[in-house]
Amino acid sequence: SSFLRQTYGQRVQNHSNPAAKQLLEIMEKKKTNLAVSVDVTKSKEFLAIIDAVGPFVCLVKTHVDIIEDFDHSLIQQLQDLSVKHDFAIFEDRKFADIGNTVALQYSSGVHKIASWSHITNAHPVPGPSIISGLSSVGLPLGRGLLLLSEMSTKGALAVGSYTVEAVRMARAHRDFVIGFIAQRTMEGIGMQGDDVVDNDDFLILTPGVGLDVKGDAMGQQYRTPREVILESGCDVIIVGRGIYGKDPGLVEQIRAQAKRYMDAGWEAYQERISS
Ligand code: BMP
Repeated sequence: SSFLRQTYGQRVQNHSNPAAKQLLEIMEKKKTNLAVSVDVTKSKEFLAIIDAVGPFVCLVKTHVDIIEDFDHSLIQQLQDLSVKHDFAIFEDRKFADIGNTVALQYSSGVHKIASWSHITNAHPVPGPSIISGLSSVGLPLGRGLLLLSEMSTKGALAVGSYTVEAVRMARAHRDFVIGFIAQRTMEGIGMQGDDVVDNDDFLILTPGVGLDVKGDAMGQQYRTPREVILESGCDVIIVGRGIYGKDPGLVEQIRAQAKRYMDAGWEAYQERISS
């Protein structure tokens, strides 16, 4: 696609959704396409990791429902860090229910995700009504949605026509759906012609990224930043354990790993836009 050779900064104008614009602006300004996934269960560790990786990331991805000592002051501190370091927040909630239920899960409950998360995501499995449900809450707040059109795990069922239909669903809700959690571009999954029109500059955020190992013991599969950004044409690398490793207490080590992934992601991007 023609977007592969545009800079993140040039692509801001392809978007009307405020969350998409914000993310691309941060990527251009901070020169990073790295998102860190902070999958730890204690508030103190969660905040320490985010403060350590903050300078190196465009986006922080959360699973707020795994935090054991959650309360709303944590959200305030997360928001303060997002202002301090200039990154967007993505709650990886993976909504998957009927429109009415997801609208309640997104706006209400303990976490009130829509009130603080710039971006969230959903499985397309219920059909277009999941987008209308989430959009009724998120669009007035300027939020953006990613659809999970593929997954990184071994044996994932999100392949073939499922992935193609997910892209078609997104195209019908261009104001709220800003892109995909996926492993490759639309062309990469074999879509062409009418299915890939020029103004469809969807963002592709890609988990399953690691430099040192190929997977974990539970079906996760890793590819390198170069494979993801340069060879597969994705826009953002999402890295979790590759950065905070087995000891989330080692701040200097975490900072060094974040820098390492940021550099690898940016180098692959620069090679892509100049190819
Ligand atoms: P890690 O880099 O530690 O394997 O973490 C990957 C993160 O991305 C996890 O938070 C997981 O929930 C998420 N994820 C994924 O790994 N594969 C997908 O296809 C979709 C995801 O959201």
